Amino acid sequence: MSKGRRFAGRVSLLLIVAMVVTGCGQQSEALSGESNGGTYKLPEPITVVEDEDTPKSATFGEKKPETVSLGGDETAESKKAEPWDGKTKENTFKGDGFDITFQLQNTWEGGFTANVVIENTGVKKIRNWEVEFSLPCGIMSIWNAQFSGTDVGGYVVKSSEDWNRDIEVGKTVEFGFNGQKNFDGFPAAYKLSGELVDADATPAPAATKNPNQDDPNASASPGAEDAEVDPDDEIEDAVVTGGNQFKKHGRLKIKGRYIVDESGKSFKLKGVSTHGIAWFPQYVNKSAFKSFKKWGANAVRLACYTSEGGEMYNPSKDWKTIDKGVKAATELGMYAIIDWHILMENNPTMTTSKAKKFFKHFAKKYGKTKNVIFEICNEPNGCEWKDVKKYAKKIIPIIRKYSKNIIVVGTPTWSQDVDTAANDRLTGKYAKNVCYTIHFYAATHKDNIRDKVKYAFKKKLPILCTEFSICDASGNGALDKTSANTWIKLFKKLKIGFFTWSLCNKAESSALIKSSCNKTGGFKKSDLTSAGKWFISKLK
Ligand code: IDC
Repeated sequence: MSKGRRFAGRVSLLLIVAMVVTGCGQQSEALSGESNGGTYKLPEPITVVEDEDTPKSATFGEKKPETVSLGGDETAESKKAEPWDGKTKENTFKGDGFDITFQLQNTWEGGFTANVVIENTGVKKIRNWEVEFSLPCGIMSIWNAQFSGTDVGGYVVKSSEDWNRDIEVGKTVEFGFNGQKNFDGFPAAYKLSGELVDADATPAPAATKNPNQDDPNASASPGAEDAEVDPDDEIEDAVVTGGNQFKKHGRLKIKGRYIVDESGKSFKLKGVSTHGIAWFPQYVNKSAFKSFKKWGANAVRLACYTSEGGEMYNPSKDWKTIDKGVKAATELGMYAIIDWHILMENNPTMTTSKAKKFFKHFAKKYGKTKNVIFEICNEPNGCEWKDVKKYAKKIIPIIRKYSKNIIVVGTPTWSQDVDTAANDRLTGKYAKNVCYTIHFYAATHKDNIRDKVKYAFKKKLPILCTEFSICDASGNGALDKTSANTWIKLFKKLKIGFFTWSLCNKAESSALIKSSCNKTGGFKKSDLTSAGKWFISKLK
């Protein structure tokens, strides 16, 4: 995102606040909004303010855009949700000049996936949109937009990508997210802000096309200009053949930006991640791992969700499942990642005391088992890199007391911000044999995230992809093999290892095993989903 855009967004919010306080605006008119499931009316002033600080002719020709609260409900963020009838999948809010449709795409025990479509029904293009809405639950991951703030029971979400910052007249943009509790109601109200630009104004500099088509112009992250990267000539690739990988390659370590084997040659981890071991412990077994080894995998990742309650984190069960997984991997000569799978605990520091116990236990137990790797926080989100570093500095010394093995550190924004880590990595005793993780879901994360990898690689950050899938960030939805192939090609070029999500038969497109297959091991190719078949084709 350019500085100008960030600045414009901030100005818009400040103006909204100022208007509420002073009650002044240069233009105002009554506005109402209505949702197809609800009964409320929203008599609200629409306020149009000349924004002195918005970017001028360079971006918009001679036209100077206005910063506008496009209306809706000023209290949208904290309005109580309407109770859900358990059936309705879609709810439309009608604003003045825009419609917002909330589509419920998937629900499961403890969460849901939603897609939000904003339609411009007005006469001017809306630029740098920002939407506020009520939703009484945490959001786990968001795609095609970003959070710009939260309030009790609500969210402020804004355009995050150059390709979706403009909503042309009569057109839509959309974003999606995962909620982290049972869905129990549609947002009761929305407020939309943005700049109104004459429909015939000079288009925004970037392509207004969804990169779901893998648009080569769509990238906008730091380092996009440095996209061409080459691995070091001096690093030789280890020849990875079948059999007991661990016996041949020994303890892995970090050398510069690479993971290398005992002989100092670059070694590419290629593995499967379990789903949450609390939910699918039955797949943590030697026969299941062996099937993937036969297809070319040399590692597994044991994902231990950290949320307590219900069926989730329960040390007395999960620790035994991890023991079983490490034993199975060791017997097969595979590497094993023990993953502290933070997700709903978005900031890893929320888990520090539990994580200390967890890693003390497993580092003590497996610290000298040379095929074990420790991943200390799956996906920090909604927190800052400084929080992750603070947490890492508490956990790394605990592991180091017992082990020299590789430690993987998560990065902000669901382990996408390797660029941030590259600019401010751990140093000194905290840095030894430490690498950083990138996660991607190919149908959601494209060139802009790949550019972060290229940037971080150029800055010599050691990177390991401990989780990815070829569907969207919900773990479901359509597969995007084009984007996934581009990712794997990049990883192969940069010698970055990768682990796919997930070894289970859940009815979601990221699952590797067909939901109709009840086997928990001894898999044949015909037991695999399309994601599973695609994945094993990338292992050779
Ligand atoms: C998803 C699972 C899904 C589960 C959900 C909530 O696929 O079955 O209901 O978690 O726990 C991640 C996370 C990973 C998510 C996955 C897909 O690391 O736990 O798994 N995802 O949403 N990051 C980005 C996507």
